Amino acid sequence: MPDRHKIYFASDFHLGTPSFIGSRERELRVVQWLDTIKADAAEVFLVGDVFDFWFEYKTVVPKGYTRFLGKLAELADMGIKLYFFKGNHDMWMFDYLVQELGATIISDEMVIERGGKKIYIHHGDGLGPGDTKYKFLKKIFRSKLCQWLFARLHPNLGIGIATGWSQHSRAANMKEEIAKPGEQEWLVKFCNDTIQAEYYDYLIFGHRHIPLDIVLKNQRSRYVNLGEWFNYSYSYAVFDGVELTLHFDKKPR
Ligand SMILES: [Mn+2]
Repeated sequence: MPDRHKIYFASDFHLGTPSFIGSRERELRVVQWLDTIKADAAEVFLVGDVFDFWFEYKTVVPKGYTRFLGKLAELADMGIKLYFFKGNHDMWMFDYLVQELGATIISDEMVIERGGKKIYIHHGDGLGPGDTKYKFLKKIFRSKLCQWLFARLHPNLGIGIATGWSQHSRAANMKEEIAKPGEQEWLVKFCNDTIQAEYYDYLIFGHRHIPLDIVLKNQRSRYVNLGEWFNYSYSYAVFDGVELTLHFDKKPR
């Protein structure tokens, strides 16, 4: 029996953009990575924005991603537990991945305890101070009524509009992809506020597209941002049962 005890975390693959070819190259890189971790992974947490846009209709899902989904199915069939967090680009995951992969879909945060460590996980959107416009939009996007109405649009129209919006929103966020010092980095502030109320060893997020590993105010807890697989960092975190570490995927073989 292989010794599968590690927990892997990655986010922000943004599959589907910027083009079919560009996305396919990245998809292959993700698939190769999944192929290497399957030997020792017990659980894989995909912490949001795996897809640049995803919406599930009752009987239809977006085209594409067959290699990625196939590789995940292989991992799932080996007994590796998969978790998908809803990101701001792919919050419309319902039961397809649950049925196909036995995955667990997480809407907001999830707290786990592994190896005596307490770990808080969230995509990272809509937390901390400010960004009231997005927080408002998020409520609308997540409302049952809006999702029902969107599902009534023909996919050629609905997904067409949504893909345009998604690229626009990513382009707007990209300008922010430099870490700000100290608590001006809003997830650092959020983490420091959070650990005052409740202790966590690690707080893990995506969304920022910047790989970060920061010791928090209490000098013990760490804020880890998973970075992205879109432009440059190709980063992920591993918990080996004792310690959480941030890693960078090497160029594809
Ligand atoms: Mn995001």
